[in-house]
Amino acid sequence: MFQTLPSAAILLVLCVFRSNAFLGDTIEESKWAKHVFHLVDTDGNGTLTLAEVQLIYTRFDLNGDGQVTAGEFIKHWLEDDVGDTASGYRMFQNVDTDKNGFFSQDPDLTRTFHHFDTDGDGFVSTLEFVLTWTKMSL
Ligand SMILES: [Ca+2]
Ligand SMILES: [Ca+2]
Ligand SMILES: [Ca+2]
Repeated sequence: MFQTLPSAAILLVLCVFRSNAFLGDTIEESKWAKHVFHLVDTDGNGTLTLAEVQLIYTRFDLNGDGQVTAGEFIKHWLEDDVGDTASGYRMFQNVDTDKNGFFSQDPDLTRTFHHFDTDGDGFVSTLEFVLTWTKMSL
């Protein structure tokens, strides 16, 4: 009894700590996700269209060669202050859907947009964006 009690207490503390750490990450990520959503939603109507996402894409393509490398992606990611290097790198790996080392308009950007548009209505709502973003960057 007295021997098992401390380890049970430690386990409990660890569980609480772990769940808080996870919750903290999720709140951080959703804060960033909302920040990004507002950056992308250029007409400010609360939903994202493919055209709006394409507009932002051209800003990530720093040298204008039509492809976004991991370096360009993370540089712009940090400049726009939407997360740290690790989350930027995870996001790059997720958006580079054909895994060729470049984030391209076709097919990566279109695929990513449809991935975010979970109900398939052609628009990405704030909720769809925040939920998918949080899943992709954690
Ligand atoms: Ca919009
Ligand atoms: Ca480029
Ligand atoms: Ca949608």
